[in-house]
Amino acid sequence: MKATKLLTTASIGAALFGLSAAAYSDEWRYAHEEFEGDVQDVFAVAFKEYIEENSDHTVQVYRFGELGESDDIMEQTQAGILQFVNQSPGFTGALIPEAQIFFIPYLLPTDEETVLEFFEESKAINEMFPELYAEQGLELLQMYPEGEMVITVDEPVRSPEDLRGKNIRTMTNPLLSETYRAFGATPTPLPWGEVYGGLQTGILQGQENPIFWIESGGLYEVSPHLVFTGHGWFTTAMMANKDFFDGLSEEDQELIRQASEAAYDHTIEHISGLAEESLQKIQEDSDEVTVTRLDEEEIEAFRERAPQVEERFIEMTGESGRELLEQFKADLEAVTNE
Ligand code: 6CS
Repeated sequence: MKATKLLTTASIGAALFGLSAAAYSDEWRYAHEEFEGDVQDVFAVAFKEYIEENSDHTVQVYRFGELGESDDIMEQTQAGILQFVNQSPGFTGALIPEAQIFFIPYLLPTDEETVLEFFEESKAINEMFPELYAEQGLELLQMYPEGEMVITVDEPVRSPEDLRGKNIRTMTNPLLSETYRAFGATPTPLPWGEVYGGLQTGILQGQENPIFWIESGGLYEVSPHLVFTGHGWFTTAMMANKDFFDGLSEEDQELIRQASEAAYDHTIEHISGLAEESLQKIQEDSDEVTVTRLDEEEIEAFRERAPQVEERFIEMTGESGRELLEQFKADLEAVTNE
């Protein structure tokens, strides 16, 4: 009797457990814009590992090209086909105009420590941006820097005049086109998949990206002259489909937040020293590569063109952009004055 009862209880328990295991072990799909071992992949893998070590859920990571271009993975996330996506403001700027703030040149400092502190502390990043993404059905989980932007060109350049007549590839947000127009070049917005070929065939004379990507994507092979202008950082963002996220238990929401925090910390450690290592690899691999670091006076010739881009940002985003910019500047001041 006792044994039967125990058995019955056990089977009910097992059935219940089975049911709950089925209900609570989901498989989530996560796509990003880069290749294996690149910064977004380091983030995604750390996120996946945290989730899988701390729950019964699994995460399937899709890299660049597996599900299409950056705009495709965003569409799939908004449609609920993917649960998570890492898309950079360089592309999201077409959907959320305020995300173009990262393309106002010389807004962020070049000093890595200050930039990291800014991302940690900023109210604009951590409180205002989540609201803007939510309006597009997205739960913003992290924004993080990948590296300082460097321009690569077909010959060394030192001034806006040197960029005249050059087709410089930009990511596909309108403000970045304004920046390169202000810098004297001819902006050419293109998705990532067309950049290497465009440089190789001479349709493009240059592009901008952080050094790890110039190394990993082999861009230096077809655009060998690296120019440090100090005008900005490549920033990216990781998010979830908001309906999916809102429908989760509080426990799962907390798990996801903690996983994205852990992935952020791990990724920030990863980028420390990465640009220097990547530059070394590039220089070991190619005799053609040159490195031009502009001096203060040369930088000033670019920096003095920033206000017109800032004005265009306000025109494109209205009151909400103005408020975001004010907060962004206040947050920057707070970390630079510490
Ligand atoms: O330039 C681009 O389009 C790409 N750059 C980086 C650093 N990551 C992904 C993005 O698609």
